[in-house]
Amino acid sequence: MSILEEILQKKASGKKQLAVLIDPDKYTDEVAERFASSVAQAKPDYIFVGGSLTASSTDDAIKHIKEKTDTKVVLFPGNSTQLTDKADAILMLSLISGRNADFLIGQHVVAAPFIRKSGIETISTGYMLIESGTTTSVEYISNTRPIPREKNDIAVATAIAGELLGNKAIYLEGGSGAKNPVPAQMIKAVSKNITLPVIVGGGLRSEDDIKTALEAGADIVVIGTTLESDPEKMIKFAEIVRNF
Ligand code: 1GP
Repeated sequence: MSILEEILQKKASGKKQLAVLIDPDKYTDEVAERFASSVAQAKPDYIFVGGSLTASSTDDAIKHIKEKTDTKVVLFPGNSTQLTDKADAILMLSLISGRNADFLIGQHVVAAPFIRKSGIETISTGYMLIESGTTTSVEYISNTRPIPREKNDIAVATAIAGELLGNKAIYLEGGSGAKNPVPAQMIKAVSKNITLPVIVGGGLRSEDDIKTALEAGADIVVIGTTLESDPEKMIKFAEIVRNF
C-alpha cells in the first residue's frame, strides 16, 4: 500500500496519525541515538525529514534512522538540494499561501527529472504558511508572506484552491519552532471545507497542543523542535494520537 493510500484509509476510518520531524542539520550524533530509540518505542506513523538549510546530508540522516527503525520515512524538503531516493515518499510541496514562483513551481522543475527517475512515491501537497507570532525560517527563506492568523476565509479559499488544483493533502504550517501553533479555529474551518487529509505542524510542543489540533480536524500532526532536546516526549505524544 502506498503512503498516500494509508493516509486516506486512516482518515476514512477516523484514525489520526503522528509524524516526527528530523532536521538533518540538527540530527547530531548525540541526538540521533536517543531519537532513534524513542522512535523504536513510540512507533510514530512517519518520520518526516527536511529543513530550511542544507548543511548536512539528508541521505546520512535517513540511512541512520532506517538502520534503527522500520518507521516509514517521508522527505519534507526545504528545497531541491535535499532530494534523495532513500526515503519512502516525498511530499511534493507547493507553497500555495505564497506568491513566490520558485516555491510554487520553480524548485519542482529542477527536482522533477530526479524524482521521476528515482521512482519514489510523490504526495502532492498544498503547503500553507500561517502567521505564528514571529518571522519563521520558512517565511524568511521562501520570501513569502504567511496568511494572517485570523483570516480563516483566506485560509479556506487557499485550501479549496489547493484541492481544486489536484493536491492530495493540505499542510497547515506555523513554521518550525513557531511561537504559536496554527489556530484551532483555522484548522476547523479548513478541514470542514475540503475533503483532503489535513497535516498540521509548527509550534506543537505539548500534549494539549496536539489534542487541540486533532480535535479541530488535523489528520496528521507533525512534531519537530520540541523533540530535539527531548525525543522521549514522542512516546507520550504517540499514545495520545493513537488513543484519540
Ligand atoms: C515544521 O511543521 C514542522 O515544518 C514542525 O514544526 O519544529 O515547531 O515542531 P516544529
